[in-house]
Amino acid sequence: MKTKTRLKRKLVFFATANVHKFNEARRILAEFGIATVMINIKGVEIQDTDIERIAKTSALDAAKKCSLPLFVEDAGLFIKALNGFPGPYSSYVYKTLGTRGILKLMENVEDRAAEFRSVVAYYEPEGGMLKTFQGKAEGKIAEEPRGTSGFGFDPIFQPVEAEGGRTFAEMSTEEKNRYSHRARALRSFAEWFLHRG
Ligand code: ITT
Repeated sequence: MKTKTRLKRKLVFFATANVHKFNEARRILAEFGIATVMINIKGVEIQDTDIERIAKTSALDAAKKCSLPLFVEDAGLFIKALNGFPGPYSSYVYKTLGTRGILKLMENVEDRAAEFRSVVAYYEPEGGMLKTFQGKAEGKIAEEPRGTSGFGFDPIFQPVEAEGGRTFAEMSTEEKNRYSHRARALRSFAEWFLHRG
């Protein structure tokens, strides 16, 4: 019985179609002794201005599809000079405009401040518990894309904490995980997951 309880607490399902996200999450949760299993299904992603609402809906939908307790993670890049754009539309904007398109919008813009925000939404069908955890990373939009690691907007995002103005794409996963929005949201999820009653 004891072993069963321990196993239940130390294994978590992550519903995502993005293997980069999974690899980041797997390492962060491993720091807490939690093993992560990727479920390659996508909960419906509603159009909304609030990424927390998007994440919650997506967690409920993904859990309905596979009848497992799981979490999803929704993230976006919010650029100050563009009034928070692309924010909740980051996925679509990445596919259509890409990093080059964002740099074009930022041409001659002096204020390069931006932040990544992440929401982890965990749902347990048994008991219907839904919890969310947030994280953010402050930084700047680079003048040019740099680096080849990571995914999405990583080549144009320089987190404030990194020395030398390096972008996320110029870092190992381990270093990105020191500063990233996703790592922060996942660490607060992990604390809660391990210590809940
Ligand atoms: P899911 O299957 O988990 O939904 P996704 O790639 O669609 O994966 P999101 O909707 O959360 O993920 O992310 C929106 C977009 O924001 C994503 O396509 C990237 O372009 C960008 N993004 C999010 N987190 C990022 C990160 O850590 N580094 C770079 N770009 C990121």
